[in-house]
Amino acid sequence: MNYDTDNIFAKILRGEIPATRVYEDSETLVFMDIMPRADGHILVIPKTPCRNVLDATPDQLTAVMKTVQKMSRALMSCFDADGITLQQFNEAAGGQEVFHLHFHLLPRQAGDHLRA
Ligand code: DGP
Repeated sequence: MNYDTDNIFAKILRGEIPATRVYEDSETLVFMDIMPRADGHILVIPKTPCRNVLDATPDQLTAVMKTVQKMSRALMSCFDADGITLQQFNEAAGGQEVFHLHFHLLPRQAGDHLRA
């Protein structure tokens, strides 16, 4: 599957555009979503090129999901959340706008609504 090295998250990974980075390890990077739909809305991405879930290797999925779990637990604590919503989109028809694999993590409070 083709990977566009000029996508916005590839530029963030290369440090070519700024992002509010909150965590990284050797395989993944986490930063704030620029259009947050909840307080604490973050994105988890692999550091290696990957278009989306359809394109991901088992190692990329493992690394990303380990970070998703770590960040979910941190958000529960830091935002005193009641739950976490995970969102992930694949290809334009599936709602994907940035073509580098990413998971949205959204802290939730009981009875709240996500912003548009
Ligand atoms: P989607 O591919 O549909 O999951 O949407 C991409 C998400 O990426 C959307 O929630 C907004 C976010 N986003 C787009 N451009 C930037 C950017 O330059 N910086 C950051 N931090 N987030 C971005």
